Amino acid sequence: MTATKAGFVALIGEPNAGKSTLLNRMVGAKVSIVTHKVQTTRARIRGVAMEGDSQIVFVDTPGLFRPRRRLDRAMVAAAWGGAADADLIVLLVEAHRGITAGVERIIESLAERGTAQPVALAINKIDRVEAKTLLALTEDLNSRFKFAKTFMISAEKGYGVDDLRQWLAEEVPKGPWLYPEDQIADLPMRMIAAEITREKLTLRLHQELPYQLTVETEAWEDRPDGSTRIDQIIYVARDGHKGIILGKGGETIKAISQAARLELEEFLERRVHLFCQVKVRPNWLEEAERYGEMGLDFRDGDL
Ligand SMILES: Nc1nc2c(ncn2[C@@H]2O[C@H](COP(=O)(O)OP(=O)(O)OP(=O)(O)O)[C@@H](O)[C@H]2O)c(=O)[nH]1
Ligand SMILES: [Mg+2]
Repeated sequence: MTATKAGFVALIGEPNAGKSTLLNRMVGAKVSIVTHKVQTTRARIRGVAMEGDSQIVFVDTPGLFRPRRRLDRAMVAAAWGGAADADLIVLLVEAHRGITAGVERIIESLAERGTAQPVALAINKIDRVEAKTLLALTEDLNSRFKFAKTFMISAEKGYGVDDLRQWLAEEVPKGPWLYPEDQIADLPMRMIAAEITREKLTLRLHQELPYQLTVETEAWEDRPDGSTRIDQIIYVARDGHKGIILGKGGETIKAISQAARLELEEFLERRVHLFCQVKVRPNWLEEAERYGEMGLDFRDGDL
């Protein structure tokens, strides 16, 4: 009998480093939303990957940055919490951006926190740079922190990802699997559905607006005809934001919910009727209930 292994691997890094892209690739399905904008992921999202006799539970975390608002503070706290609870940590650094002030701060924090777990370095987006710059970057980063191992990857193209997965499969502790073998995520469906809509909003809306809204799934009904009706509320802080999301003659919200619906149908493998309503709630960023729905701890945002 071969002994099984299982453990949690936290993916941390600056916003936009490619953490969610890597999680999705490791899991082989889109369980965490991805956009070209920073601060897309807001809470800890777990995805499960199997490698031989090992079960690796990847924990996608919000990007680490200097928080300003309550929501930002709660996000950063969730990210460090994800790292603290994990058996292993993978720090993602963008190859073409190198050692930014943000990366420096994360490395300092890792050292200050004295994390007991091994930390692997994954230099991501290597498809964007020439090979020769990678060596210098690897050396520089390794002179600043004692990484257990360095990987050069492209989460998007899949380069180097198998090596990383195999190494993690070796390193996770011996023990029984934590999830059924066929489970890929442990996020409630209503939250995945809300995240999909938030991704479409983020892709479509400009500047600050994506950071000023949240999406909640209000109702979910699996109908006898095999379709599903999903009702969602998009909370915004200002009247003007509602107008922008609705668009002229409701065009914008229509396009957004259409894109979200198509993805939901693919995910659920059934027909979906999606109804999105926009509600103005000037104070939603200070409401504990909203944080609970996002999977964040409201009190983490206390100053
Ligand atoms: N060229 C290239 N782009 C990548 C790679 N990995 C991720 N990206 C892109 O980088 C952007 C950010 O990716 P995400 O996975 O959302 O990054 P994240 O670290 O989860 O970001 P936050 O959730 O905001 O912290 C997206 O546009 C991705 O398509 C890569 O290996 N190469
Ligand atoms: Mg993300």
